[in-house]
Amino acid sequence: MTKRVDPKAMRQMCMDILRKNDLGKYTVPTHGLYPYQWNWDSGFVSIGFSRFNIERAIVELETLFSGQWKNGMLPHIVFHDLTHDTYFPGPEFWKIKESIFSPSDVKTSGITQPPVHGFALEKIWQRISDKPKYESRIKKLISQVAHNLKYFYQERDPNSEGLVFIFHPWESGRDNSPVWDEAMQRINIIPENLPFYERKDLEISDGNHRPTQDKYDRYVKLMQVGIDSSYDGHKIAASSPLLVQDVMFNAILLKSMESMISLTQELKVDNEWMTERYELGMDNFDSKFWDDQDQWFYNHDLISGEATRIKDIGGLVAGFGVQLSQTQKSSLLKYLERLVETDHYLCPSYDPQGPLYNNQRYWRGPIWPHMNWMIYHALLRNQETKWAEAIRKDTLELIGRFGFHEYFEPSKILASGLDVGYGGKDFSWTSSSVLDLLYEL
Ligand code: 9WN
Repeated sequence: MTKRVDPKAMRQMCMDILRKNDLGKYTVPTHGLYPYQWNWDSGFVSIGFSRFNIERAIVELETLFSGQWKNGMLPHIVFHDLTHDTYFPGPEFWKIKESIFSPSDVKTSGITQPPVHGFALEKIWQRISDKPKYESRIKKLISQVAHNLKYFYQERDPNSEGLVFIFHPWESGRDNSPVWDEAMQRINIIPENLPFYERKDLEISDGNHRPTQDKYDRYVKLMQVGIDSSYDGHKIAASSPLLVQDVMFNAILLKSMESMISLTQELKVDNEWMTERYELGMDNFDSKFWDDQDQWFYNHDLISGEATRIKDIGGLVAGFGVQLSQTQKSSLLKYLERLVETDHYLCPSYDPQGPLYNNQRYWRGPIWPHMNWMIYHALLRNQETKWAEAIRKDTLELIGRFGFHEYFEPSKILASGLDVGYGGKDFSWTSSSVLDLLYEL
């Protein structure tokens, strides 16, 4: 049964949730489970705010960038002045003073997340009606975002390919995706060498929806790699047991670069270095990630030197940053067709026919609305309006039926027995992405 929620009422709900999670200058992803400011969440949140409160959208990014490091790194969590006992790892675990570039006045983590802020800033700018009023603040944000993008090319691109690596699954934002399994398995864990830690997520969330313990031990071990390398990208490249060029991360990077090139041209800000790096990344994207045999975009593992042959949602986000060829498009659409034919909502985070699929566990199957937002735009960019509309429709249906959760059941058959979504509830980026999609009506 399809529960329909009138778009006007849904728009109101989106704004109410954003206001409820708004701590004044930044928004928490959801209270309790994620009580601080998260990097890419805030990017999506600012896009949502830009639909009804430009001032607040800009403040969201300004507050996030108050946690930027002196080398341009934008941490995945900015703790500001709070300490909660509902989240691990809190500020004390990151030991960011090991880096000479960490800020002295703000507490942050030491790793990053997908650089969504270039395209978020472009969206905000496009929606400002009184441009002169905000121009100087937007220009300041442009320089901060540019500094962040430059950081990736300087510290995370050892082979100068215009494509960058991450060294922790948390940096990908798709923390528990099967794409990390093989590389994570290679990491040897000696329990007595791990620092003592206590997970908090299991006290709040259903354990069946969260990563398993062996994953957490490896997350902690990789945090230690960052600390031991003083968070220096070159030292990390030389010592980390996990180094991956992730399809989605790089597609987002290219999309943000594209937005920044256009913004800097419009606002007459110097952007000399950008075009060259952008073009290099665009030129190398296909040869690095596209697999002709399997017809999918795969991550590249810099340790094994091979593709990670796992069909996760990252492949569908590729088209958000690049123009797809006809062959690439038809193979990705064939996959979407199969999902529809097998009674799945669009788009599961991992192939439901894959051996590692889990319909409930986060990033190993369930659907995330902000991912759908990017895939929606990927399809529009690649002239697939009908499919973009199908994704938009499914996303709104999921929210109408199951609420503003963190993630959702992909199988329509299993979903028919459920009342609510999975993970945290009243989620900020769910609300923002949905609000933005509602305006696309
Ligand atoms: C670790 C906040 C974040 C998202 C990530 C998502 C989840 C954190 C966690 O929540 O990760 O960063 O503790 O599980 O995977 O994408 O930014 O919403």
